[in-house]
Amino acid sequence: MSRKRRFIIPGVDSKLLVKDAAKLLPNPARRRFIAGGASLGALTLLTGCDVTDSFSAESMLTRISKFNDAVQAALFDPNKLAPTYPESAITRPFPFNAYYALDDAPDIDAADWTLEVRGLVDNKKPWTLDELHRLPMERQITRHICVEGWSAIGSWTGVRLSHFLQLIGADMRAKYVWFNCADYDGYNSPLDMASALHPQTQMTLRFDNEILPRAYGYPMKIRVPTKLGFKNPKYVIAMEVTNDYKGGYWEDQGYNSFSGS
Ligand SMILES: Nc1nc2c(c(=O)[nH]1)N[C@H]1C(S)=C(S)[C@@H](COP(=O)(O)O)O[C@H]1N2
Ligand SMILES: [Mo]
Repeated sequence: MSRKRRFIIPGVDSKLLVKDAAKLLPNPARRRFIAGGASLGALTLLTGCDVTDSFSAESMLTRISKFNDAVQAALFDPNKLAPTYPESAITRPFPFNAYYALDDAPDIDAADWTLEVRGLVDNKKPWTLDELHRLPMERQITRHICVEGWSAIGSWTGVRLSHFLQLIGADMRAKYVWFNCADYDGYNSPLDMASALHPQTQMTLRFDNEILPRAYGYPMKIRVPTKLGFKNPKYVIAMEVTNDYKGGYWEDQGYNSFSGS
């Protein structure tokens, strides 16, 4: 597909890097890495290294070779919280990323926007932005990791998704919460229920203590710090609680739907 982005890092063959890293990883981390799709993003997640050139690729491999199993088991544990960071660690400016330029990002007028709620929920009433802003909010400073080989630390404030799912009477035994976005070409992302209920998974309304800017998904995005960047849908217009796997923008192009811890 022409829209599929490639991992282009000067002086680095990403495929080879992933292969080399897999060789260095001790089991059971290697098995998990391969089962999880053996991506550059997973490597970034493991090491905390941004691969931007051959030098950083080299230091990533060095770091992996020093890992012990205990460290890796901790990093891949789905029941663990994602690491949080101090204010001083926030990346400024925070990168914008989508499959188009910022000028083409959805420009949503709050007055016209509602969040549609569908599927296995008791109350399908759509939510206005004001209503969402009146719900209890929490702030997190966590790392966002993109499969394209970069990562950045940001500050996100919003409503726990698990709280919202409770409010709407969602069937928590369902397999997925599926998100639809306002992008001109469409953007969808399925989230497994365990991750939807994770305490750090958030309906984000603010970024860096300001109203969520257009670049980062105004008026609402889903922040999942235990997952890779593409599992964090921006410009969300609908959520559906469902047992059916409905696919997603990147998932349909071969990225592992689990893509996280
Ligand atoms: N609606 C929508 N959400 C999206 C994307 C997108 O193109 N459209 N890109 C994803 C990817 S791949 C990344 S890395 C992050 C980027 O978020 P940021 O612009 O806040 O850095 O958004 C994710 N969510
Ligand atoms: Mo990404």
